[in-house]
Amino acid sequence: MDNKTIADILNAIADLMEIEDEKRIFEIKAYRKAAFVIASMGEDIGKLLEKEGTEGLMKIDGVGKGIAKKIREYEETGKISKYEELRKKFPFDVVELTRVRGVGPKTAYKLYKNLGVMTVEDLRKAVALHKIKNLEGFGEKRETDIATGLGILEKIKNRMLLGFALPYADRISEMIIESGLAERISIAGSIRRMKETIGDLDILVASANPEKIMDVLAGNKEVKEIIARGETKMTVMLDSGINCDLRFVEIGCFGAALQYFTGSKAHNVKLRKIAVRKGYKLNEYGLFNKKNVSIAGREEEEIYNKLGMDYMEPEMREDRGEIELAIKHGLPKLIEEKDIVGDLHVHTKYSDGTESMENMVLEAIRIGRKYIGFTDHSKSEHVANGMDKKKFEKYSEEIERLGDKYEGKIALLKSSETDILKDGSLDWDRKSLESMDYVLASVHMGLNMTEKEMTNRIVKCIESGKIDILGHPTDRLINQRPPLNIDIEKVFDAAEKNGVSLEINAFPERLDLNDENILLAKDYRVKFAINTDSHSASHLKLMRYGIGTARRGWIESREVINTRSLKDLKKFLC
Ligand code: DGT
Ligand code: CA
Ligand code: CA
Ligand code: ZN
Repeated sequence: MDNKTIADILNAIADLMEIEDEKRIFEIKAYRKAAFVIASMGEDIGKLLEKEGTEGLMKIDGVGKGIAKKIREYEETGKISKYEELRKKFPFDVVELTRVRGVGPKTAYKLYKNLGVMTVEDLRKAVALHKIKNLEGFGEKRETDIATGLGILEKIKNRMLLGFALPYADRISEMIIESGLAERISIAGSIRRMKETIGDLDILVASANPEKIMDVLAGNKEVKEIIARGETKMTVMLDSGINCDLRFVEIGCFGAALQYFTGSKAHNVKLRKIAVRKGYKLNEYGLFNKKNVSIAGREEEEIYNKLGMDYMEPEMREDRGEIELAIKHGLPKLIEEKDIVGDLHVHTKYSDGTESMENMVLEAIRIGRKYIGFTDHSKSEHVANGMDKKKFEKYSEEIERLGDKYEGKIALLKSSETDILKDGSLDWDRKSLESMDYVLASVHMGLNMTEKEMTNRIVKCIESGKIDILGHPTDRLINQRPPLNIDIEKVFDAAEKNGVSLEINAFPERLDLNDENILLAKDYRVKFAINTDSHSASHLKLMRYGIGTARRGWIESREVINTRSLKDLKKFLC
């Protein structure tokens, strides 16, 4: 039982209840909230149940007695009877079908009732035969939208989010380290490069005792299936179908193997060509001269140096010009997580966060932040429980009160994630805006616009002089929603001219701006803010994914506003 499986079932229950009787809104919401919290909490729900029983589960925000019981039922029987009953009534695959963009629970139900669509495969056939456009309330456009959604799903089906995969890689590495059998170990592949989505995990180990390490892994609960086991390589499947490749290498060629298995492929291909030009040979065992004698292999850095270039950080290894810069000794000094001083995008119970303001403050202090900015939603963001003026006053008071209480430990800044309305204006009056330490503005609704309209909307808002940070600039959700239809370079240009910083949102589903956009934005010399967009205390630690993404975009500490001291940040914001 893992968190994701439970969250998926709870969401599916909510979906099916919505079809059955949408008036039971509170119950439906409760299921969705519990699913959201369980999916994003750090702790393993199975372990929590084992340790503390249903009472332990009920300590989770949003999990009441009813849902706790259902989770226990799942642990004991592998099923949740409420879900089974709903499935009998609505037998189509609601979880998979609603993953198709443009298909919600009710649409799925209509497709089932009218066309007998049970699975995504059935939907694909129905689209191919143009059966959808003739359904009442659908039409040509809906049909092509669903076709597009199916295409996106196909492309992303097998790649999981970095934020989901990385904790697995960490746990497997820790398990091997704890065994005391490894001389050296490193994560490699796309995870080490912090790519936003991951095909499989790659871990390298140097050990005198590979067999024993393989036994340790084979006996671990986290491992669901052994796919292959040889002398120097083992492939296993973990929860939710993640595969992990474990490779054993000699300590003397650890650096060469690490370089090879970190990739990317394109980076390695170019590197090998350069080696050949120098009369060398480069492979996972080392760098060899003409006489086939190894001249480097223990450390990655030796290999790069012998090839006449500086060491490149893994996040840069995508053949996007990094090798050329390394030869000229012109590499940027990439930002590191320890450079981050504060976090400027944090939600609380005042809008759609799951935690009290004080708990967020305490966790921020615990992980060493020197300031955080609260950014609960403005009123138009109904789905996220946006604040009206009265609530905003209370919110302001509490920020002040807690600011005093924790003075000297952390500074609290007041902001609001302010909706950028359709006409480019902001969702707060002038007075409220002026009362904030800074304004974070984002697009959340009214996404159905032409490229020109959407670009104008955002540029107009940037040019108003009222905002400091543009939140999650493209509003994409990885594997779920495409980026906004905008001319992004016009946005960068306006941001630079008006001193507006662009957010690099660290939330694993977002990572927005992404690496490619960051590289593009750098040309415009804009400033960035790397924020977690936390909705619970555990989210404050998601910063590492924002840092990874920033590093993939070659960002240095000085380009990021929340690496500054509070004093310097305040100077910059006024
Ligand atoms: P992924 O798993 O799709 O997210 O991406 P990677 O980069 O982790 O790819 P993966 O797991 O297939 O292989 C790990 C690394 O090993 C890859 O980044 C480069 C290296 N590698 C694997 N196969 C080849 C190959 O055929 N040629 C070269 N040059 N390198 C390879
Ligand atoms: Ca991989
Ligand atoms: Ca692999
Ligand atoms: Zn937002």
